[in-house]
Amino acid sequence: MEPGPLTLHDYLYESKIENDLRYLIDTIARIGKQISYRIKSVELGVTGTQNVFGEDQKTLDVYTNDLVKNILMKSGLVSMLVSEEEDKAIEISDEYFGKYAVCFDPLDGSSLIDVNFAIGSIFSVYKGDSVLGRTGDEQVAALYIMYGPRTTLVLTVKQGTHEFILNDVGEYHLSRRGVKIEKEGKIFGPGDIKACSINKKYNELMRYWLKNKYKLRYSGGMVPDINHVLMKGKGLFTYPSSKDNPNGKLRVLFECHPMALLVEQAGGKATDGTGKRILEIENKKLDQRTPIYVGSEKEIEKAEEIMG
Ligand code: P6P
Repeated sequence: MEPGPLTLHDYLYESKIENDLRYLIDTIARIGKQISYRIKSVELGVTGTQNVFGEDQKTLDVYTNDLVKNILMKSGLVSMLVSEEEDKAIEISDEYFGKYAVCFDPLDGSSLIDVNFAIGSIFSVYKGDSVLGRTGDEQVAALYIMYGPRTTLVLTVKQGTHEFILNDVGEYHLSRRGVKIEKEGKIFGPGDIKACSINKKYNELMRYWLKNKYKLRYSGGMVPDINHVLMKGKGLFTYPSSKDNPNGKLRVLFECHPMALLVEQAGGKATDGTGKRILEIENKKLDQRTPIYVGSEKEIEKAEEIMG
């Protein structure tokens, strides 16, 4: 009798990571199932509130943030939670105090919900009870759950990057073991194109891509846009600094560090556009931002040459 495909549960066991980290990832995966169901089954709306970045909070933003907090706070697995939707860290009571600090963006790209584009939840995991003063290299795990035509979970526990697909009976089955990003690939996902009008070097980089007939793949959602680079195994995603976002738009703790770990574990490169690895950036404050260039090594090097 042929055994069924490897499940996420089996993979975590096979990876021989600590039990509490295994349980934590399993718990996050379960939360992803609930969010996936909710997205497909609720009317949309804006709560009339704003997050710390002054962005409108949609009904689902608040729901997903509360869901992640309420489950992880009482899991007995986390020491602290840092949410993209909140302006300070969420403390965990002694009764439930656990081993891992988790930074998360509960629903990245939520502005795309009303046009039915793919969006995702992003998680970054550190061992211990702090995140400030640490670099992205100290993460012990990074994962995202992407809510598209299919719900997929892409994970690294620093043993490569792997994709799991959620099936009809609620199991995550391994769909791609050892995702690999090739050294080059003519696909580009250029965030903040309006930066071209004032950032001459970004303008030059854009012209390079167009002149060399690169294929454009950009949705406005970091999760699907980087998922495209990972699953096609080539190309690059960029979000530069600009006058509006002098340090870039994307957040280090909740978006750039976890995505950089997933990309590097797949053999790709992740820098700030000046040669500095994203994973070497130290977490100095919760809402820290950075320009980000991720994908095929040679494409990042070419982008840095032009942006340099
Ligand atoms: P823009 C979504 O709001 C997000 O934080 C990322 O998911 C995405 O990469 C970026 O912003 C898109 O920004 O300027 O294209 O809307």
